[in-house]
Amino acid sequence: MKRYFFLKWFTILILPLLAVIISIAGCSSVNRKTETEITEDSSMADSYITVGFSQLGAESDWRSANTDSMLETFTEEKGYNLLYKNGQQKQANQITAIRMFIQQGVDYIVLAPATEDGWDLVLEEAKNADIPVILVDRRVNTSDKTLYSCWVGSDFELESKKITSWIKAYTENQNIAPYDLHIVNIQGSLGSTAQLGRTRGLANAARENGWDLMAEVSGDFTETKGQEVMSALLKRFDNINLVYCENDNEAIGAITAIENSGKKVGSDIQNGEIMVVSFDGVNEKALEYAREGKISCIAECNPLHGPRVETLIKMLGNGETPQKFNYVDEKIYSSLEEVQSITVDGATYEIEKP
Ligand code: GYE
Repeated sequence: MKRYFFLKWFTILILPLLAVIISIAGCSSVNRKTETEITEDSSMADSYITVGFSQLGAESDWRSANTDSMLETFTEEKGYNLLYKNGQQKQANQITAIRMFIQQGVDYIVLAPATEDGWDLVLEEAKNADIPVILVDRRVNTSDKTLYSCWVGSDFELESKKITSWIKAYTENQNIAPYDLHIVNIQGSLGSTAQLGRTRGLANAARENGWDLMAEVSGDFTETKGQEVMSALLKRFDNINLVYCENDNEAIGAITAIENSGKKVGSDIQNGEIMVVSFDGVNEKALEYAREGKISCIAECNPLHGPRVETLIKMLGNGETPQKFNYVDEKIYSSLEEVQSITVDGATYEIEKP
């Protein structure tokens, strides 16, 4: 009877009580786990490095590859919080983006500027907010160089010197007199570092070698504009035998215009072909054109700056001072056999197959 009494109370009172105790214990252990996860997450959020990246636009394959390189580098998995803004080719949009980054208190600002001029004011604002600015690809023209920490990109004039040295070597090999070289330059976006360096390089080479540089017109680094500008140039001049395109997208457009006009592109200038040379070596179609000989020579411009910018950010984060100007090594491509190498400013470059 006594045993029965105990069992009865055990089932009625103790068992449910035990169940409640166990479930409370269980709950609290779940709660604790959630708390730990939340704490871990928020401490991670604190350790994220926030990078505001103002890209100038999406005008070319080079630009897309450059943007991808940044997006692939500054990932959450690697501890970054990347704020990416496309400036749609407008400096005003880029300035707005930088002001937004400052307001949000980012750790670093990375700027790929559309043009060189007009950045002083907004860069001063970043400096006053103590946010380091890293320039990528093109440069800015400021009165005060302390307004940005450092820059990484290409030597655009050197790229141009490589192409013009190749043209000189090739035309000499073919016994083409310098004054018989009738050139048009389809320039990049006016006022950008890439345009300024590549235009200067050609103008200097034309002057030094006695080439006939007939016109310089901007094709804005796009295929559409390249085609449009080339069609107009073909109507204006009937003796063009060399088209210097300041990027591959323009070259593709120019080739369409030349072929639509019934002329042939290629390196056989003496037999009426129009030679096309260009810059980048990123666009697959352009590389294919270079293999087929429709583009005679391409000076490489390397867009994979993401990891390079990351190195600079790490250095700044460690309190180090990186070099102010960081240049990238680049190649030169041609499928023609006549020129094997060129020497520019004392350095020799083998001509590589595209
Ligand atoms: O060559 C062109 C792009 O600034 C290096 O801009 C860059 C240039 C590149 O649109 O394709």
